[in-house]
Amino acid sequence: MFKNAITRKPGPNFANGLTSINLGEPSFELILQQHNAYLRTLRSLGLQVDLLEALPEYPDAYFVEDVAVVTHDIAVITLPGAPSREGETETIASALAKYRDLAWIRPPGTLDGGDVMMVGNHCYIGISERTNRAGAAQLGEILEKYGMTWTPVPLAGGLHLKSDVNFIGRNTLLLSKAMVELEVFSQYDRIVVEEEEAQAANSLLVNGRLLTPKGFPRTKTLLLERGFDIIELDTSEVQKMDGGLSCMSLRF
Ligand code: CIR
Repeated sequence: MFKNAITRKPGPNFANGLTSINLGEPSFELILQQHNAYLRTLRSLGLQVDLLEALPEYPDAYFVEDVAVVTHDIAVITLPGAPSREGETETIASALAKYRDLAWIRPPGTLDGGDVMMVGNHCYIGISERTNRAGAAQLGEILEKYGMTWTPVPLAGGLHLKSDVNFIGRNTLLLSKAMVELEVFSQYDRIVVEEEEAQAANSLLVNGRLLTPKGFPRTKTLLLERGFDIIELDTSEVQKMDGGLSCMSLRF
C-alpha cells in the first residue's frame, strides 16, 4: 500500500515543456483542474500528498516521476536524459530526504523514472532516448543492494517504458502491441491497448484501484470485463505534453 505521494503544481509556462505530438494548444486553466482532480483522487485513496511549488525555469518539472525512483528502502535521484530537465532533481531530493536515504545516478548514466516499472521486488528498466545503459546499470546496482532484481528492456521507440506498459495488479500488464511481443513480459497476463488508444497504457495502480485516462472506451471495456476497479481521470492537457497519469507523482 502507498502512504505518500510527492507531486508538483504545473506552472503557467508548462506548455513550453518538451513534446513530440501535436494535440492542440494546452490550456493552463484546464491542466490545473485536471491536476487538482488527480490530487483529490490520490488523497481519497489514503495517500498523504505533498504538493511542491511549480519551478518556472523547468516547465516539465510537474512530471515528478522522472526525477526519482523510490523503493521501500531508498530514494534514487535520477539524472534525466533531457538536458532541459537536469536541474529538476535538486528540489525533489530535498522533498524526499525526509522520507528516505538518498542515492544518485551519476554521469555518464542518464535515467528517467518513466522508464522504471516496478513489479513487487523486480524492476524493469527501459533503455530509451532518455535512459542509457549506464544509468540503468547504476540503478540496478543500487536496487540489488536492497535485495531487488532488475531486467533491462531496450525500447524500439516511444518516450518511456511506462508510456507503453504498466503493471495494473493481479499479475497483469496493460501494454501496447509492440510490447506484447517481448519475451520478457510473457509470464504476465496481458491486456493490449489498440493503437488509437495508445495513451491508455499509462494507467496507474494505487492501493487496489486503477486510475485510467478518460476517453479510451475500448480499453475501458477490456478493463471492466476483467473486473478491474477503475477511476477515470481526464488527462487531455498532460497528453499534449507527452505525459500521463503515472508521470505526475512519486508514490511510496
Ligand atoms: C518530457 O518530455 O520529459 C515531458 N514533456 C513528459 C514526461 C512524461 N513523463 C513520464 O512519462 N514519466
